[in-house]
Order: sequence, then C-alpha cells, then structure tokens
Amino acid sequence: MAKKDMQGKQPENEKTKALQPHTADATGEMMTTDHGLKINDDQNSLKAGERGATLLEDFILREKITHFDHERIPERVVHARGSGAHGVFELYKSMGSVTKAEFLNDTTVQTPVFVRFSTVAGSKGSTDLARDVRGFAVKFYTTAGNFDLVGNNMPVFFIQDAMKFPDLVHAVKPEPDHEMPQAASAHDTFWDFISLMPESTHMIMWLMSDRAIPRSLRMMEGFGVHTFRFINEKGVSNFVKFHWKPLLGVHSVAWDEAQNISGKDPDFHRRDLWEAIESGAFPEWELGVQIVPEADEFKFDFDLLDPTKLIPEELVPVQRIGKMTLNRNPDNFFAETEQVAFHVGNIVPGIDFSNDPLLQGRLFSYTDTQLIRLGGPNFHEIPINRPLVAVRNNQRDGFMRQTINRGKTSYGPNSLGNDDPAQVKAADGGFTSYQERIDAKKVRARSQSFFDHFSQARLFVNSQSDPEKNHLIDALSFELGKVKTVAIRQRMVGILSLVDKGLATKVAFALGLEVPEQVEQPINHSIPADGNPADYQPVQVEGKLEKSAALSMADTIKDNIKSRKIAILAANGVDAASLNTVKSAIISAGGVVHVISPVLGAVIAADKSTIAVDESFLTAASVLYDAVYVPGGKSSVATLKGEANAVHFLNEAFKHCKAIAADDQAIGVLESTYFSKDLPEDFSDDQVLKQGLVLGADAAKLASQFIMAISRHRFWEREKPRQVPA
Ligand code: HDE
Repeated sequence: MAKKDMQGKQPENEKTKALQPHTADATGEMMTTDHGLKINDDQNSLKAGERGATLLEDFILREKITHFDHERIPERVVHARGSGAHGVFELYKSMGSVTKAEFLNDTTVQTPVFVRFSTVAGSKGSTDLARDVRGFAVKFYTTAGNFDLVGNNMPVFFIQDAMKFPDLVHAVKPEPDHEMPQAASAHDTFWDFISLMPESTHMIMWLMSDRAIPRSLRMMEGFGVHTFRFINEKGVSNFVKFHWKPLLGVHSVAWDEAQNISGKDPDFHRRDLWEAIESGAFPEWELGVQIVPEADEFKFDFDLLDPTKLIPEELVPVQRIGKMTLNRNPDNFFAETEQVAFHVGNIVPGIDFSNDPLLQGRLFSYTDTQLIRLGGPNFHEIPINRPLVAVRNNQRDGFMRQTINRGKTSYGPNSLGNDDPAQVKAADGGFTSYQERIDAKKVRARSQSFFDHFSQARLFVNSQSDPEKNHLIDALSFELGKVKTVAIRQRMVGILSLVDKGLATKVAFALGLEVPEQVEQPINHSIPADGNPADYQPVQVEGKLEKSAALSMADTIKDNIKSRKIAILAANGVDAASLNTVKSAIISAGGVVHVISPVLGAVIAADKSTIAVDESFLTAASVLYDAVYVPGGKSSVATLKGEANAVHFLNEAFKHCKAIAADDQAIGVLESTYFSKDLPEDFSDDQVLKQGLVLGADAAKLASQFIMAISRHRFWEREKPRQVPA
C-alpha cells in the first residue's frame, strides 16, 4: 500500500505543483476585503446607531453578501453529482507501434491526471447509491496537451445517435410536472422512452445489473465506450477501445443495501474515495486497450461505430498498457471537482476519432455546455483545466480572461509580430486529423449494420452468474413495478422476451403480466416522418459467442480485504483478547475496523482494559460495512443479545450476504438472529468459503478464516430461498 510522503501530505505531481500558486491558505493571515483592505469588524454591519437601520454605505457588508449571492454556478445538466481526485498515470510498455501519443510512448514519464467520477441522472446533492451509470472521466495532463478520456463504468450506451441524447436525458430526469423522482430511472417517462427505443436494450441490461450499484468508485471498471483511433508515426490508423481495470476487482452492493445506504450515508462513495486516499490506500486501475487493425473493420457481426455494442474480450483481448494511481485528494471541491471541464474532443497527436455518430455529437456538446456552466470562453484558464504545456494562440478577451497577452498582434498571418505564434509541422508534434477517405451522400440516416439490438443484450444475460441473473430480474421487476402505466410495463416485457424468454417470464410474473405470444409491431418508434416502419425492424444476428466471461463480475479479483470496512460489535465486559486478535489481523491485512457499541466513548473489557468505541448503533449501520464480528465476553454478549440494534445489525448483514464471524462465546447473540437456524454444523475452510459464516474459540484461526471470507465479498447463495426479512 502506498504511503503519504514524509510531511504527511499526499504526493505531489507536476499538475498539483502547478496548482500551488493558485491556492490560498488563511493560517496566520489577516482578514481583508476583496480589494485588500484590512477588516476590523467582521461581526457587525454599519448602522445609524446601535439599534438603527443598516447604511447603504457599508461596502464591506455589500461585498460579502454580493459574493455570497453569486456563489453558485449551474450544475451539470447530466453528471451533476461527482467526486474527484488527483493522480498519476504510468506506462508499462511503449505503444509506439500503434500510436505516436507521447504519453503512451515513454515508460519513464509519469503523466499527472485528474479524475471525476459521477452519477448521471441525479442533482448535485443526490445520493451516491442511485441505480445509475457512473461517469469515469480522466484528464491526462500530457506533454502534448490535455487528453480527456471521458468514459463511463459501462462499455455501451443507450442510444446510437447524438440526436436522441436530449430525449434520453429528458426521459430519465425527474418528470417535468412535479420534479420527481430524484436520481432514479424507476418512473414512467424513462421506461416509456426505453420501451419505444429497442437500441437501448443492451445498455438496459447493464443498467439493471449490479454494475449500476458499485460497492465503491474504486471497485468499478471504466470504458471509453466509443471506438477511437490510434495513429502512429507513419500515419497508420488502428481502431481502439479504452478500458480501465480496477486492481481491487469489480464489486457491487445489494439493491436493498443501496437503498438503505442512500438514507444512512448519501455520501457513501464520495466518503469512501476520500478516506481511502487520505489513509494511503490509493486506488489503482490498469489502462487496457483493444486494438483492431483498419483492415478488420468489417470482420465483426456488429458495427464498430455502433456505441450500443462492445467488442467481446474473447474476440479482441484487452492489453494492459499502464496504471493509474489516485493519490491526492483535491484541496477545494468547488475549484477542482466542480470547475473541472472535460471534453471528449481534447485529444493529442496519436489519438483520433471514429465516425461513431454518438461520439461525433459529443464533440460539439462539451465546449458548448462549459460556456454556460463556467460563464464564458476562458474556462480553459481555470487552474484545474490548464494544460501543463504553454497555451499560445490568437484567441483573446471574453469574460474573466486571466492571461495578459502582450504585443499588438492577435491575428495571423501577421508581419508585425513575426507571424507568431507559429504553426507547428506534423513532424514536430503539430496535430493533423487522420485523412479518412470519405465518398458518401449527405443523408440523415442510420446504417443497417446498427439494427441488431438484441444479440449483445442476450450475450450479456447469458454471461451472468445465477445470482447476477436474479438481481437483473429483481431490478427490472422493481423498476417496471414503479411504472404506473401498465401499457409501458407490457411493452417492456415484450422487448425483454426478444432478449431472453426466461428472463421476460420472471419479470412478467413479478408484474402480474403475461409474456405476449406476438410482440407489438413496430417495436422501434424512432423512425423519421417519411420512414417505413418495416425498414426499421431490428435484425436478429445470431452472435457467434455464447458467453463472455468479462461481462460477469462473478470471477473478479477476490483475494484481498484491502480497505474493506469491518464492524466489531462490543459492549462492557467484552473479551479483549478475542476483540484485539481479530482486529489486528484485519488491520494487518489492510482492512479498516470500527468498534461499535450501544454508546460512544469506550467499553471496559472483562480484563479491565479500555477499548475505544468508533461508532454507536445510532451513528453506524450494517450497510456501511463489509463484514461484522462479535467477540466473546459474558456481559458484552448478554448486552448485545438484548440490544435490538445489534441483532438488527447482524440480520441485515446476513440479508446482504456479508461475512459474519463470532467467538464461540458469542453464540448467544447469533441465536437471537433469524438466521440462527442457518448456522452450519462445521466451520471448515470449505464451509466458510461457501457460507461466509465463521464461529470458533481460537481467535487467530477464526481471524484468518474471517479474512478469507471477507475477501470473497458476498455470499449470494444465501439469497436462494429468497424469503429473507429486512
Ligand atoms: Fe456526456 N456530457 N454526453 N457522455 N459525459 C456531459 O458535459 C453528452 C456520453 C460523460 O465529470 C456534459 O461538462 C452528449 C457518453 C461524462 O465533468 C454534456 C452525449 C459518455 C460526463 C454531455 C453524451 C459520456 C459527461 C454535461 C451524446 C460515456 C461528466 C456536463 C451524444 C462515454 C464529465 C459536461 C465530468 C458530461 C453531453 C454521451 C460521459 C452536456 C451530447 C456516451 C463522464 O456536455
């Protein structure tokens, strides 16, 4: 685990150093107005007598209130809720054969990055645990300018053409008459739109899967989604898809848990990211690329330009080419995380666009939205957005201009200013667009090669483990159950039946509906006015691949408990040895332990030692932890057994399929739970790995079995009887 540097500060990089002249620290400083006047009284406004009216003259009051009145800027229309972090990217091997991008050529260079994770639909203050796509936007401050990889945690998207983006977003956002629901897709307008747009079906499978409720921002994958191009020194182009692979594995929470976390700690993901970085448990991802030579563009049974399709890893393996480490929290949320402006069009030589019509539409949108959100054309001068390389051009003026451009010339060509700034030859790093050959009619149309909407949705369903499939069915049943218009539910059941009959039947059952024999035609309602619906029917391509292992989270990395949060329930009279042995074993394995007790302060152990309490049952909840341990100690056990909150804590942890361990002496507490009847007979390693329940008298052995169980993340098999109370 990486550590903070000697001063106890998080590591610096070229970008965080460049931010330093813009930072301010008030320690030991005197208070001034914005024009630098020293302030003598910041408590009282200027009045006509002690009990008199406030005077208009009070410029100090007016300045303070005026600034306050203007503190807010518009939130992002999508991805409003976000959390950011600084870090570095290090390259494993030179990619010079396929790209001339400098930061992907030199393995000795550390490229500073700033990352912003986000939810899409909710407002700035909404819960982190909404069922939603997560934004995964990375700004690389490279030696050739900023490269922004503005991706998501899902590899595909809802729509194929940028023209439909405002419709999609209007449909998912709170309904316009009553502004409900907040940060949720479970409502009529969203499913109305989706049920008429079969191209969304693949993405819907991802959105209804556990990928939409990550355990941590540190435990999710990232994807560039679109096909991009790599261009090498010789001008040869290869198609490329970008991936981020988290070194902690890909893990999620249960839906019931997500809903509870939203109440107990709506900042759960933001806090988790912040705390991990503060503690030195720096999150890491490997950058992966799938490379497809231009000659292979048409070798797949889907179109590489279609953003509702992924390239299965079985067809084109992901090469891991470097690692990103997030090692520094922002100093100021507004200045950095809020003001950062990503743009999918910020590329560097060696990287270029494909004709994906969604990507093409995004190229316009990002600058446009920053103009209003950040108040003018100079948002690139905001410290977090500035590249590390110098910016020189003839763009001038505008609101909030920071640069003081010298000289007379702000045009080119010019003779008065030596024709500077000079253009740069391609050989010296000047950007040139890839010269793709185009011979086409100007049309508003979509390629027939985009019309297979179900094969990859089916591939996704087939690739899920049984628990994942159950979660998918539950999520669809929940979301459609919240839809009030029965016709929309019915239409969706019809669409689902085109993906997987079994899945559709189970969802239909939960909704009290039947799977229709014949699906209502046309199912695609995204048809131009003069279009013939018959020409817009989905085509069914029998995908060659049955399953793709990478689409399931079942076999993700599950070999460590780094930064996992474990609760130890204790009261006065606890067995200190039992508590401390397990606690230190967890800490040595990289886990985080909180002792939770009926009240805050400290518990007095049976041996009279004092154990500090981190949380009480009032301030903590099982949904905020990955696992729970109950140590022995007669009176502690007696107290916890009679403490409804302790029993609820365990019941809920069981329901959410978490590892639970108890000292033999604490069996009394477990007997008060509803799962006491499910306690296994033996506690062999095999049994522990199957059930996630550990009981024993030998604290050291118990600790190692417990750690093994926590590293498995969840024991979804427990859901099987599917009759667990809350
Ligand atoms: Fe975005 N998107 N998007 N998007 N997007 C924005 O830009 C847009 C799309 C993504 O943390 C906005 O600065 C259009 C796909 C992320 O600041 C806006 C289309 C993917 C973020 C915008 C898409 C994304 C945004 C809103 C369809 C995954 C947050 C605020 C043509 C590959 C970045 C802003 C951050 C943000 C437009 C589709 C990812 C309005 C028009 C596909 C991660 O410009």
